[in-house]
Amino acid sequence: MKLYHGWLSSASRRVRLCLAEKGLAYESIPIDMGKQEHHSPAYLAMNPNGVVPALRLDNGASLYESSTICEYLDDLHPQPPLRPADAYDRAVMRNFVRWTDEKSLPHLLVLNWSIALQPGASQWSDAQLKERLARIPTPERREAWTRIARQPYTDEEKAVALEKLLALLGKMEAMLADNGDWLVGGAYSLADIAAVPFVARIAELAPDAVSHDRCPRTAGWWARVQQRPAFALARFDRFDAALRQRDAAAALSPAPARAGS
Ligand SMILES: N[C@@H](CCC(=O)N[C@@H](CS)C(=O)NCC(=O)O)C(=O)O
Repeated sequence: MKLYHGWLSSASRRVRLCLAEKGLAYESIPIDMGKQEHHSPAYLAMNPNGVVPALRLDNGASLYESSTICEYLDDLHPQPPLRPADAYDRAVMRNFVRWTDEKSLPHLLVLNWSIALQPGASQWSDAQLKERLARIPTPERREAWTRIARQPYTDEEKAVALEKLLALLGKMEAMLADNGDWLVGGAYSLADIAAVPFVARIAELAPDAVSHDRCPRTAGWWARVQQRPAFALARFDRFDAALRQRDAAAALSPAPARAGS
């Protein structure tokens, strides 16, 4: 299998975690979003939404949507199981994953893109912007790129995005109160995997928010997650350190500065 992904992308991190929990080998193909590698015709043939990740299977078929990819991997390699056996718990798991997709990811993108992609995109000429927008398949993503290229998110918008991102912690506290160590059905599942990338980023952006004082159950959950061998294997590099490394590499390279993935 080949995983086309971004090291800092939450949806990609989710799939890397799932692959690591399953102990599955795969070829890692990092996508440079600043260079719009995810908008090339070859990539769009794998993921028509023009976002990462995408999984290319050994038979040449491909899959997109991180939650779908994770369920596919769990179907294909059932051990260790990452979905509850109980049908109701499974449905609750899916609703939680969907909740993070709809209510967490859009807000995290505002915060991440402002530091990772805006510096590069704001340098594009009007002609470059037009040409780049033309390659983006969906109106929402065209809007997001237009914002960072020409109308950067304001501090107020970023504060609102962080506040909305933090709503995840309240939801998790309530679920952990009902279920114990893990979010759904008493065992580690794709629900936990869906939350990890967001909590990891919250722990960098607002460490107090995930402290034992503020949300004891989620803080305990976060400590347990980080002890799992798969967490290290999935490489959750700190955002700020990864960007510094990227920028240092770009400064040494004669090529134009790269906006990261
Ligand atoms: N629902 C999708 C979301 C994928 C997504 O939005 N990926 C972001 C990074 S986390 C991306 O590729 N953004 C690039 C762009 O919008 O151009 C999934 O779970 O796979």
